[in-house]
Amino acid sequence: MPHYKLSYFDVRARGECIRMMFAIGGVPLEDVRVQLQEWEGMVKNKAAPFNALPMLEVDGVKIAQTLAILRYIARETGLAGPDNLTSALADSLADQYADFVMAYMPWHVVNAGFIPGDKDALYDSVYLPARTKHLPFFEAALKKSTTGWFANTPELTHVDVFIASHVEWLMALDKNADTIFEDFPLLGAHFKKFFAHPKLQTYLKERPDARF
Ligand SMILES: N[C@@H](CCC(=O)N[C@@H](CS)C(=O)NCC(=O)O)C(=O)O
Repeated sequence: MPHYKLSYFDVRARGECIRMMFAIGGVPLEDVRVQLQEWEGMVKNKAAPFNALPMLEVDGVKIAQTLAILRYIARETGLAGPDNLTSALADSLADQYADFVMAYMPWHVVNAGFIPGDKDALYDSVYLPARTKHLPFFEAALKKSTTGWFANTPELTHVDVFIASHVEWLMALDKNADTIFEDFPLLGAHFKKFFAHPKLQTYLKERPDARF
């Protein structure tokens, strides 16, 4: 088995889906938490392919982009769906959720204190419209599923890991997090099902606390 090393910041955010995918797949991972000072040095040295994290090193080969990493590990562990069409369906939902993240990012960076700005104004003008546009897509996908997993598979696939971990991130950011599942109950049921997955329980007990 190759040596897998993940570099990401000391938060859950984008990196958590990768950590969870490894845990569910039962594959050992070196989980490196990069501090901001170290990151400055890594940027100077062009240590990450696109000067961004997460980055997975597979026996020293560097892979960037969260979803590329996630799909790779899903394929390696047999959790990318039973056939190419199902994988494509899973991919399309995960990519759509990534579009949602990009849509609300101008609010997130202010809300998290990374840059100055009026977080409440951005909550109303950026985040809520993005949520109203995007979350119904995922609720509709779950309505079509007979298994409770996004790609209607008997076992979860990478899209379930991606969306549930990102919803957890969102719950940590949204000042009205409790209203999310009121409006999107199937997303709430999916979240509960995912976090109850037997292969995730040891990881959840042992993972470090994080602001988001
Ligand atoms: N689409 C990329 C986005 C990567 C990204 O924006 N990473 C952020 C952290 S979540 C980053 O590295 N920021 C540091 C910087 O830009 O200096 C992915 O999903 O991997």
